[in-house]
Amino acid sequence: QKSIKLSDYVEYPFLIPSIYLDFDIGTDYVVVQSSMIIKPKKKESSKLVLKGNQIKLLSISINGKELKLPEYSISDKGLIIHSPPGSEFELKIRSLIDPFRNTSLEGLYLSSGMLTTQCEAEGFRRICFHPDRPDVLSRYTVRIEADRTLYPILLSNGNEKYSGNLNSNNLRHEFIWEDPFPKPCYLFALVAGKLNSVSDTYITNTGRLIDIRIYVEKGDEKYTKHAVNSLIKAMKWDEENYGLEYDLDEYKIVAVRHFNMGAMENKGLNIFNSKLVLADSKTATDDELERIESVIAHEYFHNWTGNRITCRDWFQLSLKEGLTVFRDQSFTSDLHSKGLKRIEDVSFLRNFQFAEDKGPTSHAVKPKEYVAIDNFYTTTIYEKGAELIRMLELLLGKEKFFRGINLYIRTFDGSAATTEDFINSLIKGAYLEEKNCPFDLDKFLNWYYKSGTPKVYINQSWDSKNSILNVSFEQKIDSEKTSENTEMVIPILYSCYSREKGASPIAEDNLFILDKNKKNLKIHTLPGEKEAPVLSLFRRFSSPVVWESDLLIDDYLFLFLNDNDYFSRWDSGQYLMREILKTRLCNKANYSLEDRFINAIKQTIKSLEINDPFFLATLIAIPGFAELESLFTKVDPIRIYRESIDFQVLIGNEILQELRIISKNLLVNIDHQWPMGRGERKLLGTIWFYLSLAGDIDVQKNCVESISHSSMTISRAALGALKPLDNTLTEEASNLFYNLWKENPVVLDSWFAYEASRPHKRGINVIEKLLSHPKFDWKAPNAIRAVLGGFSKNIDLFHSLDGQGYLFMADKLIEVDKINPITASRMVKVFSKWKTYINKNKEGMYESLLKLNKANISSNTREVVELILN
Ligand code: BAL
Ligand code: ZN
Repeated sequence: QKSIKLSDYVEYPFLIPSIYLDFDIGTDYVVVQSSMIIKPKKKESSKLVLKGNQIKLLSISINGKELKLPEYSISDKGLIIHSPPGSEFELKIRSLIDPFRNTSLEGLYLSSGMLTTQCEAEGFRRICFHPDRPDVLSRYTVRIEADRTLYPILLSNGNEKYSGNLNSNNLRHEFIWEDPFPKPCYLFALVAGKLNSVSDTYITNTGRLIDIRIYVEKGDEKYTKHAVNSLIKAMKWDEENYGLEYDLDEYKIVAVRHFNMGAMENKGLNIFNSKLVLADSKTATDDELERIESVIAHEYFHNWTGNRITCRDWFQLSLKEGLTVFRDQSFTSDLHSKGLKRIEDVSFLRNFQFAEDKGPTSHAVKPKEYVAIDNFYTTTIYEKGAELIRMLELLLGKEKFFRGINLYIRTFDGSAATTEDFINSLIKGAYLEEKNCPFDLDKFLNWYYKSGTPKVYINQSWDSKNSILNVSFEQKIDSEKTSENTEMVIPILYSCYSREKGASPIAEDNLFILDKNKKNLKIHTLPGEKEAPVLSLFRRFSSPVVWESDLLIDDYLFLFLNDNDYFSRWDSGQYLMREILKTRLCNKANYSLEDRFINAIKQTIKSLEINDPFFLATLIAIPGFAELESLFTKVDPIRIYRESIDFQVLIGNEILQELRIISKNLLVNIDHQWPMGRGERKLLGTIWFYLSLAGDIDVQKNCVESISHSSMTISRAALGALKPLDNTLTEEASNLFYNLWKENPVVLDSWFAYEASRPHKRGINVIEKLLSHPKFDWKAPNAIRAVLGGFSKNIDLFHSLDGQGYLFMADKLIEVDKINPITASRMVKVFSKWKTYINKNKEGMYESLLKLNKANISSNTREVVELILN
């Protein structure tokens, strides 16, 4: 397939300072008229190339004069005007689109009776003929007319300029919207439908009144409070931390059921997947409430990092996404707990981004080529991209970092920038001159250009005579496809603890910059220190790397009990659990280590108990499944799953008494409203899981009763605790949950995911039944992700050795691809790791991939399938 290369970038030869768009919404189609003012950038003439996909051209004129073939040519990719005027002109195009049969969820489409848009990355070309590239910025005015009864609400970006009826019998009406800020077309949005709104206001730090409106389907208004509160918190936070104020008079959010992404930052008119708007503590878990708060903030933060300053081309995607994820992570950690948020983000990164980097779809934060840009909305662009910004913040220090960000925003406001523009202004703003930068910028830029997760090897030697710990570091980049020697700038935050004095560190949060393949560090400890201190490395997870050190099991146990950095303490426990599971899976179970670890857990429970319940729950949870898979060169998923369950049964049995006592103490706090009581609910859920696994029948029955608890966190924790059992109680709990929520599609998706992912003796028929369930909606990506995504986590069924699970998945993805290639191409990555599995699984996955490859699939899905197969 033809790929697009960064090195082929050329500027668009025209400016389009303003666009007037007119939408006439009918019952079967929509007539779109665009009027663009176009200015050639250079004197020499160049043909005008406009993209278009599934648009019927009705007429085209330049400065009022109709164009005729062959003055232009048209194909299924768009239209070309061969000899446009050499100076400013007006291009008017009348065309027709059919949003009613558009199932791709790109461009303009129908969702539950309302018309809505999704233009990022390349959906605008399904709406009108346009260059459809992010470096063409225009001011938009949009007129929409439609039937008043079917579409009482007509929205677009910016501020409302006019609304009124169109004819004498009042059947049709119109709205005009004006967005004063130049924007790329991927930020264009239009919504038309029967929607109710909830409003609020925000007064900015300069005293401007912003009208906030959340649009939802009738009946859903009661679920919008959390979204409104989150938005107001985000607006305030961005003013206080980045000095960035909202710029329009209105901020609108629309909740849509059928949506490929989580949400979209269209200027002044965010469109959200309804699961990320409609929520309260009765319908959403605490984790979901936090996620909603952060996504609302993320889309809001894009207003500056993404909208006011956008990307020159899609190779720069991480310029806006990495930076905005970094900003939303900082927002959540400021609002809640820095330490816990860091653990959550690292765990996500290790389970998803590291896994991506080890596999066939591994790519750089700034890729050099792609076939379908939709396939690059990945954890590498987003979460690894955010880690790079975080490293810069650490290397520069907060004050300089903000100076740099400030300069970047002042310099590039209203334009389209590159990653290098960002880095250069960050450094210039921080140090005034690039040459003053204390680290090698070119080596830092390797983080953007190279794929793969770097690995750091650490060895220590103790000089007892001088009380100096000598530490040698070596970096290697494993999965980078070239053999060239790549050095990165790896910031390593470290502390060290005296073994004799326990919890108090000798050196705390010092920064060591590993910027060569090999580099040594000398740590001077207290004079007279007899034993080598315990080294705590990569505190706060200071770089997105994996590392291997000569720390001893005793050191990890020490850090698990004493480290004062949330991440490092948690990570020591995770290391020990990974070791335990690794040895079990190699049939060399290390019982003495297991005993010592269980004892450390008991000590931790005593020291933390319910003073820091969330942290305690996090410390005693085992590493994620993908992380466990990554420990092996020949992965046996079924064995890993069973061994991890057995290990958790052991933990449950060994700390039964302790857990029972704590769970009683927790009950008084679980009814508090989010975010209060969150830690207690989290810990209670973890305890239920362990006790239920350990066979505590009272807890199991209590879980069934808790399905109808007024907190969704508790209800879902109860479902989770019963999940591995596959007995009548699991069945009863699941039925109760279904009956409570069968009329709420957002909550019901969590039931679909539960049913698809839990062990079933009844086999694959269960998944088939879910897909033909009357409440299952094939057109809703959330529902597809719930069932097929849930199924991919159903280890016994999906990975069954006869390969039937894989074939079933392939068949279903071929069906999904026909209606929604973006969703199919993302989901097909469930086969990414096929080469790492034991032979039986590997062969089964390979067969399914071949089946997909032979099928008539979209270019989006084909790109991923081919990458995986090669
Ligand atoms: N730009 C796509 C949705 C998001 O990342 O905010
Ligand atoms: Zn984003």
